Amino acid sequence: MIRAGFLVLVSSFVILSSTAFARTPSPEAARVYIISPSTGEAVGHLATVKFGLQGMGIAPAGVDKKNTGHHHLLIDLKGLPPLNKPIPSDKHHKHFGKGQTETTLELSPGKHTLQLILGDKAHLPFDPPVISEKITIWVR
Ligand SMILES: [Cu+2]
Repeated sequence: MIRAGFLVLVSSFVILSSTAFARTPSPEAARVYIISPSTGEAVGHLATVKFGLQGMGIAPAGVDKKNTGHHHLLIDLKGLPPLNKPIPSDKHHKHFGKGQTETTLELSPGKHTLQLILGDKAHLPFDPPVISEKITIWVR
């Protein structure tokens, strides 16, 4: 009896976790990239960052439209966020859920890294993930 109850608990957890975080497939040609600044560039403390996307479209968060997503900028993040969970929202992970394709950052002087990752309507990375190269910039 106890064992049966445990199995029900485990299987409902498996069902919940697989449906809650079902990642959206991305088209093969999808590519996200930072248009500007370029890697190694020196910028002022107010740095405008422009986001590029090929092979997919932009839609605001919450909008269910095939082959679309919204940008997330990873700032000074070591590694990547977990790819099977919604992208966090904090000073290292910025969401552009209105469908923005650029932003202006206020950064402290020195070295910073920037990287884009596209998220689906529920802020989940795609499968396979659509991630830009990581660039390094120098803030004056
Ligand atoms: Cu998001």
